[in-house]
Order: sequence, then C-alpha cells, then structure tokens
Amino acid sequence: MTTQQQHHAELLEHKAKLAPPPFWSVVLLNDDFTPMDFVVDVLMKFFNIREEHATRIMLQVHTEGRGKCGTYPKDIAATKVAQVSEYAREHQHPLQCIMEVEK
Ligand code: NFA
Repeated sequence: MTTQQQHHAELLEHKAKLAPPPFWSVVLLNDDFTPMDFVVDVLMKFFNIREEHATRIMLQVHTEGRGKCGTYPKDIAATKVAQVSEYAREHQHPLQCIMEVEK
C-alpha cells in the first residue's frame, strides 16, 4: 500500500467512526384507486398514528403525491415497507410504500 492509499484508508476509518448510522424515511405514494379510508387504516395500524394525524398525512399524499409516515433505522423501515406492501396486495389495492435514506 502506498502512503497516499494509507492516508485515504485512515480518512475513511475516521469518518466511519464519527458518522451516526443513517435513518430512513418510509414514504407513501398516491394512486387513483386505493380508498382514502384504507390509507388512514394503514397509517394507524403500521405506524401507530392516531386517526386525526393519519387523515392529515393521507390528504397530503392525495394532494402532493407523497407523504412521510415515519423515520426508522434501515431494518425497521424495510419491515414497514414489506408489511404495508403485503397488506395492500392482500386487499387488492395498488398502494405503494417506499423507503429513502435521510439527507
Ligand atoms: N388518491 C386516492 C383516492 O382518491 C386516495 C389515496 C391517498 C391513495 C393516499 C393513496 C395514498 N381514492
């Protein structure tokens, strides 16, 4: 290994020690078919959000195209996405749920 490469490796190691683990947002996407009540139920059931707030998030998704349901460590966010996607599929609704790394 050259001195340059060693220096670069040390910088990466230093950064890895300082950086907090990234958090991930779980985001719902709008579509034309999923009933509004179903989206509110999803937010209450899988994200532990009370009805009034769930209704506000659902309406944000409906009008703006997308809305954040919550922020979690990567594995928890992936589980939420899988649970929501399976639940929507079971009920034959096209509701889409994605995860995005927090900036
Ligand atoms: N746009 C859907 C409707 O008009 C409601 C909806 C909201 C769907 C949020 C998906 C997400 N029935």
